[in-house]
Amino acid sequence: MKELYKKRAEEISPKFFTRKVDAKKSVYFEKDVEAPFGVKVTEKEEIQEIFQKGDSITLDFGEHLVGQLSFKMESVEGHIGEPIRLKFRFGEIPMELTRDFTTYDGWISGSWLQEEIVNVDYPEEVTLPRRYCFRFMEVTVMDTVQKVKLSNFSVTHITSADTKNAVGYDIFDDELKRIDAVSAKTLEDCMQSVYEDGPKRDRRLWSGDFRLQALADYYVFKNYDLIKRCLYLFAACLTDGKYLPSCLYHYPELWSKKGSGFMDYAFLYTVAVGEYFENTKDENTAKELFPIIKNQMELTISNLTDNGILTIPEDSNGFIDWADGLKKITPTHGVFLYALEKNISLALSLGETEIAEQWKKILIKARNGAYQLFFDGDKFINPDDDNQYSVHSQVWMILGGVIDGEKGRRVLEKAFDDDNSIKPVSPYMHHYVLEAMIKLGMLDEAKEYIKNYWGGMIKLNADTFWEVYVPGDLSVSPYNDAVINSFCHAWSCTPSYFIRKYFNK
Ligand code: RAM
Repeated sequence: MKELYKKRAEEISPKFFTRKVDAKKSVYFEKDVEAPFGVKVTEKEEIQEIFQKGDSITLDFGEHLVGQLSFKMESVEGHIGEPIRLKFRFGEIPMELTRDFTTYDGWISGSWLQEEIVNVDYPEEVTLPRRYCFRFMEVTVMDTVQKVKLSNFSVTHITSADTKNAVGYDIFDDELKRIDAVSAKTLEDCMQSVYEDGPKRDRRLWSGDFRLQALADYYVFKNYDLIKRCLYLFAACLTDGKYLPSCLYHYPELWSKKGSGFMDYAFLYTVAVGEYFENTKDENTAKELFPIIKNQMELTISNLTDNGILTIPEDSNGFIDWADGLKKITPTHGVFLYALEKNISLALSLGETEIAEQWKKILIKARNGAYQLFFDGDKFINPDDDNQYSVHSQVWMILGGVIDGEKGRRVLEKAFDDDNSIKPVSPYMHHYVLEAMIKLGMLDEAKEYIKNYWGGMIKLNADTFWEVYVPGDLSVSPYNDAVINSFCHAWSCTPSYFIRKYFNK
């Protein structure tokens, strides 16, 4: 089966769309506590073209881009007899370029920070071989004994999103329209030969991110083939008896970590299969992938406690969010319930009635178990999660169907109001807060939530939505240093889904 899945993924070769974008202006940065990330951007009067050793300029390309950089080097004073050494640094946002990358203090590789030393041997048009992701670019002339001319900086922007044929929507609220545009751009820039989590970092396919990208893409570019390809890539990486890997590398060859990935991500992969079927009616693919869904559900069902609560195997956990110290059994159980319910519908659509009937019974038991064991009348807390009170647990109990209606609404509002509850950190978790609100019929509140949270990033000049955003504290980073954060991140692109599905009137 794995070979078949791999073959199916390989049969689809993504189509790419490129466009050339020239640098728009030259800028400089200044410290300013009032400005986003403490950096004020000012335009210079003209773009410097003649350089000598030590000169440096920063160019603003006017929009977030992914692609290869080209420029022209020419002599100014006659023959150039030696290589010209240039240093390039790229930033999605200005803050990155105000940092000396050697001071990076995070726990993932600093090599994600985009910097390059390039030696240009002859005066000619140069295209750098690597792909960069940026709006701002700094070039410094590190060594030359004579003046050189550097000009015509441009980027060949690349994406597998067919922007010219994107779905058109009339969005009448200007704020939502802007948020939708930034979401669509975030999605576009992450769409490469797979749905990358971030074109700056990690440039790979994560199932939790992918489910959200696909959800948005049904409303934006409708790249069904890319979705199908990614579904098959994960299927090809299943190890029997394990949860699907949470992320994979498709190049230079398909590879994923052995062992289980995050359980919630595996559950959300199964949800993505059902959503693909709902949107495309491609029954063949859904049928071919159904064994994976069955496998992941059965793996969980066979390890439920007597009360019907999920157990976390030694080699796995839930991801849920980047919130510090978050306990994950309750929310992960909620993700399981959410997926099981959706998988029952898919099973019924595919004629898998026997398994659907079995799953229905499990779902009732696993919901009742959660209600009886975790609900204290006000909130869901679980001794096995050290009775930790988190928005996350409440949201996933709502999405898992353990509680609904007025009661669900009270639980959600109380969790946000309580100073002691753990709050969402990533746009990923905020997405699920919104799903919960919509499930509870809180449409007006959901609209405001999008305006406040995603709109908050736009007020801070976001061209694309970020991996992490905690209003009021821009220093938050899962990696201990915000300079490595991704500022165009897959899981942040879902306002387009909500806006186009629920708020386009
Ligand atoms: C980050 C990635 C990705 C996410 C994982 C759990 O490292 O950027 O988006 O899915 O965390």
